[in-house]
Amino acid sequence: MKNLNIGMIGYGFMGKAHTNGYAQAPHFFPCEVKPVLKAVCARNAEKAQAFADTWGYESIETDWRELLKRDDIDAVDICVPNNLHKEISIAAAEAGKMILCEKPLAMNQAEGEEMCAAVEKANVRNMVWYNYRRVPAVTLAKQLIDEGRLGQIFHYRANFLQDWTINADVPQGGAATWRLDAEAAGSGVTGDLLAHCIDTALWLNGSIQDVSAVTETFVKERVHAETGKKTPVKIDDACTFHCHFKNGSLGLFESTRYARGHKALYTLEINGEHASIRWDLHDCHRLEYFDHADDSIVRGWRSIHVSDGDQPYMGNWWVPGLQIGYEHSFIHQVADFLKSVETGEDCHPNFRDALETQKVCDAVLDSAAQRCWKDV
Ligand code: 4PW
Repeated sequence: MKNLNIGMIGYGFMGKAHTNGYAQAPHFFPCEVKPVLKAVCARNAEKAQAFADTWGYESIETDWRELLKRDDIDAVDICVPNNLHKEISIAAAEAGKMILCEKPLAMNQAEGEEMCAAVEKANVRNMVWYNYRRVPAVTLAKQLIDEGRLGQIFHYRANFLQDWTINADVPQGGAATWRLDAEAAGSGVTGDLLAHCIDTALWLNGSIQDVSAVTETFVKERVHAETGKKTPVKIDDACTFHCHFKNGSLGLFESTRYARGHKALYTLEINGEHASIRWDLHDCHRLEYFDHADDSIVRGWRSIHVSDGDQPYMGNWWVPGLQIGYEHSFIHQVADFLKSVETGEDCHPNFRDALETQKVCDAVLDSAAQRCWKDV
């Protein structure tokens, strides 16, 4: 058994999701490599210590540079706002640490290129937390597509809808609402939500050729949490784009934080020559599947309850019929990362894969700003 000492930078929502992954993965996914919660790093020592006490980290740091100097840290997990990903990743690569970086990879493609160059030069293992690939129903969709069951793909459709920013009193900036501040996030729903849809789409349906997008910012000014002053909002509140995939299929994507009633509704649908697939995060253990080869008198959409031992990841969980949820996607990603350390194989999506998503995001934002089609 080999220990993999984790240094977590940041302790917000994703800090919890990832830490839960490190804590649970060894219980359910046997592996020769075992994560150890060595240190959590955050500027506020009291809050870092409270997180360490709650989640079981052995120590704290208040400066990520000090964390990177430590010989007892093997892998750093970057869970801080997007504007810090590049600097920390490059320094971590130079320090020879493995890197698990929260999505999106970077603020833009140029930053992503630098980050890829750094991890490749240092030859350090790297991965980006696009967790939805590891929802068993989504992984099953990948398996069905790869087996050729859908035949030629004609359409790929995805939405990611939320409603938490409709109130104009929600501030921008600060620890809880940095996602609304372009300085910290780079973009709005494009980098935060559509990036998930794009990562899954590239994985399931291959590369995107070109895009045509529209964006809108519904609330033009918000109080900045750090200055207390009303400041122009520079993120996209909503984004819709259509595209051509290189395999000849058409894509249609929509994301917004202004869809009243929707909290985190990620849906996708793929229509192929022989079969179609539909998935919905609110019912994440189900995969809807329509197979035209079925006998016509019983042909229709099947709702596959993904809980059987034969289905991806499920053999390591309870017994057939007992489902799992959102947090398990992170547990699966940790399990796959640990396995990759054990076997020496790459763990995807890595920085290079996430750069492809970043390129699509950049093309989408450019297309919307310039009101024209953009090649990726
Ligand atoms: O990464 C995304 C977040 O920034 C998530 O998958 C969902 O939307 C939940 O929070 C936000």
